[in-house]
Amino acid sequence: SQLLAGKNIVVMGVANDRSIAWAIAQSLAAQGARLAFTYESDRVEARVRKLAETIPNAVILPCNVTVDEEIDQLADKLREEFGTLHGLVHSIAFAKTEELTGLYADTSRAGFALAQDISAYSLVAVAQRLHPLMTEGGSIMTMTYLGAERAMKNYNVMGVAKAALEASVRYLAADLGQFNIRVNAISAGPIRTLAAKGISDFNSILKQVEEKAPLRRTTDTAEVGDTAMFLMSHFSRGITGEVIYVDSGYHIVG
Ligand code: 0WD
Repeated sequence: SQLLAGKNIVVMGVANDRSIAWAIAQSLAAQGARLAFTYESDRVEARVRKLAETIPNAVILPCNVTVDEEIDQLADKLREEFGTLHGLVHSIAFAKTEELTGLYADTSRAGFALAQDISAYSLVAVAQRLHPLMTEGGSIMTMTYLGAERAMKNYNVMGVAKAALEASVRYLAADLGQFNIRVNAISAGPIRTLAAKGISDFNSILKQVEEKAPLRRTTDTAEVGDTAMFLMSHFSRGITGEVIYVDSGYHIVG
């Protein structure tokens, strides 16, 4: 039987077929979830549409998370389409390329604010408007990285945004637990995606993982997808406010 039959889940952050959000969507669809996909702008709409249309019954909606009105409209549309929402997958982050190299000490005020807005505050903005649709309880998850806890070369302003995101997961979990809504994060090992293109020297990061991680290999998006599926399912019902590592065990040794 399918673990997510009858569950309505919105997936935010598909940019292309390498996106972590896309692998998550595959794992959720394989277990019978009904999915809604959001796309940031016209720039990515066609690409997201082409992918999403391969999944039966998928709903495709615009939502730039920096615009409150677009999140309000998303909530309205999801209410129309689904009635009840059971899951929210947040797989969104952004920082200016120039802030992802050199010294963290050189971070600009505007660059700091933008990274925080898109990569951390957006989870709050979306959870705030979508949790009222989770009338049967729910599961909210986001994507984070080890750079939240450690000063990692070049990750810089994004590391600080991920630290805020992880703290936000704990505060949201504390708030929403009373509604039987769980909030968690997956901390993934480095994966070559569009977002990873912005990180300088990504190859040497991957090589380090292959050499040092207990499993001696890098992380596959499908591994993240299956953990996300677990977090969306009844099987994870006792887990909230948590960061789960899907990183070949790198964080215990690296
Ligand atoms: O190694 C990696 N790739 C890791 C990624 C390791 C650990 C965590 N992560 C995180 C990222 O920080 C992010 O939170 O996983 C999440 C997904 O990232 P991804 O799958 O690696 O990257 P990508 O395919 O680029 O998806 C991120 C997407 C954006 O893509 P682009 O590249 O077009 O910026 O986030 C979306 C957009 O689709 N996004 C937005 N969506 C709505 N409104 C916005 C926005 N304003 N800005 C970016």
